[in-house]
Amino acid sequence: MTKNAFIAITGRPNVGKSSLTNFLVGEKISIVSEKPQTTRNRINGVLTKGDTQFVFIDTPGFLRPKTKLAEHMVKSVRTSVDDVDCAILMADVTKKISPVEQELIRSFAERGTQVVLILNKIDLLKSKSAVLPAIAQYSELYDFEEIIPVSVKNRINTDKILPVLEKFAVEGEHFFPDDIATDRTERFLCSEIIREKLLWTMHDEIPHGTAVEIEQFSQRVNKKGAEIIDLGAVIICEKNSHKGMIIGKDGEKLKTIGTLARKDIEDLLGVKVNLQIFVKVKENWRENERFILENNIADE
Ligand SMILES: Nc1nc2c(ncn2[C@@H]2O[C@H](COP(=O)(O)OP(=O)(O)OP(=O)(O)O)[C@@H](O)[C@H]2O)c(=O)[nH]1
Ligand SMILES: [Mg+2]
Repeated sequence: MTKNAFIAITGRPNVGKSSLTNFLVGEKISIVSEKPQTTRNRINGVLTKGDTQFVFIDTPGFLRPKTKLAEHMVKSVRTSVDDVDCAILMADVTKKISPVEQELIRSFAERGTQVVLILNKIDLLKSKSAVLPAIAQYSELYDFEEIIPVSVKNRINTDKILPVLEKFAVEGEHFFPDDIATDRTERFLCSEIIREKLLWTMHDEIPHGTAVEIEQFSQRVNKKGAEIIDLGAVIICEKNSHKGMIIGKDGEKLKTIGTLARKDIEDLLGVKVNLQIFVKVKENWRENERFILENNIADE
């Protein structure tokens, strides 16, 4: 008898949803950065353990949308919680409950969703007991199935999560092959890795106004007989001045981004990669619905 557990991971930006997804799946499939609004699409992480297949749906941080892009990100969260066996509400234990958590809780209540609350970043608390007021405040808002304080980064209490989630599995055929960690394509993962390095190396708003497209992904055998992938990527940014900053003086910045990305992409694909990155300007693309959808920058 096989089982499935579809679990949406929700919460405000930057609380650690993608870090949790990667931890649960045991592979890095979702990009992580210290900047809020890193994740833009729903990303399925798949873990098959014994008879049970878990599908973790990493979602964009929930927020009041200010651009067309953000509207799609919010819609993506709503669709994700529609049909799951359980939702995780992840919160930063060091932050006060905000309207974002309240709104998510309202939508859980409307749907009667079973919710596990994960209070992350307990490593930042001065004492263990400091988690108690947060547990009390959240408990007043919803009848959570379970509340688990953790530090995903430092792996504190994280072994408690999967056994709790296992209880929500329901009988059924597995949805994905048992040996995959995500249903996202290698092309998508490569573009995300490049976007992650942009988030890591660029300041302020610039990376939020970027998107990455893969234009070439082709395999060949080099002169020495080794396999190599030629990967051509384009970073799309909003302004000419941003383009200059992404490229940097004498191309140094873009070189750093490329070197960091190539290393991760080679780890992902398991072969040598020849990565070429170009930078293009497309003004105001974050308000351009057609551009966002045609290029899969956010979900429909
Ligand atoms: N101190 C601390 N930092 C953490 C912990 N877990 C994750 N982080 C950091 O929090 C930041 C955000 O992590 P992400 O996993 O990208 O957060 P997210 O919720 O997916 O963010 P969005 O995609 O923007 O919604 C990163 O810098 C992580 O390294 C933790 O347990 N403790
Ligand atoms: Mg994320």
